[in-house]
Amino acid sequence: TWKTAMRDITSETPDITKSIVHHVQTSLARAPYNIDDFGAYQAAALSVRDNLIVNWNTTQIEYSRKSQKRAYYLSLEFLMGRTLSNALLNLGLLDQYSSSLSSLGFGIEDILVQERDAALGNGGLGRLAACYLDSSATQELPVWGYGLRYKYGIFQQLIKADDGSQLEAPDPWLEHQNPWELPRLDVTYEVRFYGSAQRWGEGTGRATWSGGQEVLAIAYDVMIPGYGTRSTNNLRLWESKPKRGFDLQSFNAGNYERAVESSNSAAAITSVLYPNDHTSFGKELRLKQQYFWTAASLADMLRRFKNLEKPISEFAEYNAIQLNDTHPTLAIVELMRILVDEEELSWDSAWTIVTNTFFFTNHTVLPEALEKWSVPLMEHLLPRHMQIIFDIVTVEKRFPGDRDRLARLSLIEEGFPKQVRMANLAVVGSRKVNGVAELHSNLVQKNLFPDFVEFYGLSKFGNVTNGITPRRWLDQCNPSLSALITDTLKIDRNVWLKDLYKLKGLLAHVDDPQFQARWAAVKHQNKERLALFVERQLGIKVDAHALFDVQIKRLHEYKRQTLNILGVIHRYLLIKSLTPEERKKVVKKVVFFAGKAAPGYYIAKLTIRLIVNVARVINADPDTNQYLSLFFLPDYSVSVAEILIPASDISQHISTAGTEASGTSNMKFCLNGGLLVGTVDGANIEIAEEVGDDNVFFFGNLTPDVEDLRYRHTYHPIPVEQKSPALAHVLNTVSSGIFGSDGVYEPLLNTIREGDFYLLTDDFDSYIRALEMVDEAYADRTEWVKKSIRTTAKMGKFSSDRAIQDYAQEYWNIESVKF
Ligand code: 26V
Repeated sequence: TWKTAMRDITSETPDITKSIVHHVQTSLARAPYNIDDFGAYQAAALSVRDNLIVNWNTTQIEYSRKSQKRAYYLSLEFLMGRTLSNALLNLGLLDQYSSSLSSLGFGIEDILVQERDAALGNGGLGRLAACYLDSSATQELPVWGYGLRYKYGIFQQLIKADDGSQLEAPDPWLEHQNPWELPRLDVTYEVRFYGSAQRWGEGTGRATWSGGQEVLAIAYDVMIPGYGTRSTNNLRLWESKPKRGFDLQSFNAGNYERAVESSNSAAAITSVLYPNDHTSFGKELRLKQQYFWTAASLADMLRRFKNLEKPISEFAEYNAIQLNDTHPTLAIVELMRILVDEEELSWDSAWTIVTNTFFFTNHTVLPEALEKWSVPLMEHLLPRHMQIIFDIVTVEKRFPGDRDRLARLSLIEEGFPKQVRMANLAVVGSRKVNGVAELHSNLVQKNLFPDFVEFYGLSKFGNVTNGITPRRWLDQCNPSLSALITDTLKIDRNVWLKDLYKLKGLLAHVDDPQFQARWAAVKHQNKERLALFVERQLGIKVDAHALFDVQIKRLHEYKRQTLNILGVIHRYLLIKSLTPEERKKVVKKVVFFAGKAAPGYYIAKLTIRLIVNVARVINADPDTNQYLSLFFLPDYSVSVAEILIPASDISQHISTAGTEASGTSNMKFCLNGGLLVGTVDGANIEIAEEVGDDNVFFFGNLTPDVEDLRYRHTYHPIPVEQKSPALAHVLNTVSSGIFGSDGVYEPLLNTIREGDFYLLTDDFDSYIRALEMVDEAYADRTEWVKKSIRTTAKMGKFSSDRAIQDYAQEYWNIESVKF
């Protein structure tokens, strides 16, 4: 078809077709007759990119011309997923590219899946950053993202065929050229490490930092188109490179290894994304990443600010910087260094600017995730920054309060070695601190930073409940539902996709049997799509008429995938104990899991192994497998989520109360008409407030009771047999070896039998009851469909457009730039 199409190009050929063909012949330098789907993807992407570049340029020129205040989102993670379909949607060109590609003999669906995910993130925190970029551009807000251009994104997950355990493989996502980035080889900064700091200017706090190693930061710009606007923002990612190619002296002396050593160490900085979330390791390379990125980003902002020709004292009037967790906290210290040492401002004026510029979002209250850096490491790598931190501590010592309180407020934790508490530094250096859902923000104030609340007052602390972009998480991943919504609301798609509260118009149709039938048909179609995906991946047929139950997220003890799998075993044993006649009354169910475990997280990896091996037994059991089946989908990603989420009847968000800061997939499932099974935690609470308690299946102990329950586990332990006979039976069944002998799972089971920090023994029975309620509700299919419609209809609050408006108005004080 290509051959003919190419020969047939005339003045009548649509411009888009011409542009695709042009890129095949020029950018790809390929002959049309051997172009495959991947080549067609590349050519289409390059052609779409031409449009983005024009809009991007216009937008950036407008930003400079208007000289308004800008905001910067500093995040070590941006979990972007695929770009082509999103760019086509946002540019309003999907139909045109579909038909051009089809005239060239390609199906758009086949082309879109050629793209590799950009997976520069671990989970919720990184995906949130991606949603926020989409919403900022859509609302024409002058917001840039700053991050790192990792050569390798989050690892690829493989499941070992013999024992079902997780294996990690690298993710060389840049192997083929990436059409979505513009290398800016002219935008570079030098970033220093090590060396020494000499104070000068008695009493001014100034110093000179010199020597050490200098590394080059090179900018790569990723264009972020807004939906239904020409506004196209920028995500600037830094790559590290040696300042000089290699050490010529060693090279000439014949020591080639030595000659490239330092250049290798420079390139190593942006080589790989750290794959562990929620556990801080204190590794030097990670600290290097953090400084490299914050230093390059601040230098870039300062250069842009200087073009405005405003006095430096007005920096905070033109720039707001959002810190995505504590990872970029060094930016606070780096800005102090620049203002005091280079701009020669007084310490106090510098501090005023800094504390008006930065805003800090906390994303977890788990103590193991709170970053601390050893003082000796900091002194070695960043001697000047360590001095500045000690100077901030000196000022802090003037705070009122007793010694204990001052110790709790301190940026330095005593011990061997001493450690810098990055969260405390982020709080004192920021204008406002926020959590990511109501409950979480309260815990941030009451449990994490109570002394700071007392010192600064409540006004420094706030909440911005997370949100998700309805463009990717409804329109793109669920086009049938989007079409049905547009048809039902009788308003333009681009209206409700930009004002998600409009979805409540669906409520007027809840009782319309025809609408209910169409709604149910869309869900079924999405379940068939998932079934096909699973069959291709795992070679097992899936019954799309069964209830689809999904839990997809990073593997972590606090998220309690273990509770879910033990619940599945409970259900299996129950069905197995029924007579064939009794079994016919059972609600048919398919359970899906997906998610990665940090490579060094032993218990999380053991949980995956248990799930995979339970699946092998259950799916092979002819007594039960028409009533219950189980799948662990390997290599979870944004793109896999886009298939799973629209297909769920229920999804599980079952963290121990008070541990999941917000959760964002809960919002995605509900937006797609899936119902929640969950604990009273994170954003589940606000979702229930919106959709109504009767549309959510809540269970489990509440946050205020967790502390006391844990205390009792330690000092007054009760055997599992007494607390939950049902759970004890399940644990014993696993121990008995039917899912693998040799006691492989004992360490996992023992986390529950002993200590049970995440309260599985306390919540198991009420969890099982919640799942029984799901079965009962699902049996009345009309009522179920109504619940599903009502849920989607009430999701307006959870658009990331609303969340970004909160940040823009309450925190950054920025306005949109229209042109
Ligand atoms: C922490 C660390 C600690 C040091 C090692 C590397 C690393 C990488 C990431 C993190 C971030 C952990 C915090 C986090 O991801 N929180 C999640 O944020 C989501 C967005 O706000 C929220 O929905 C989830 O509930 C929360 O767990």
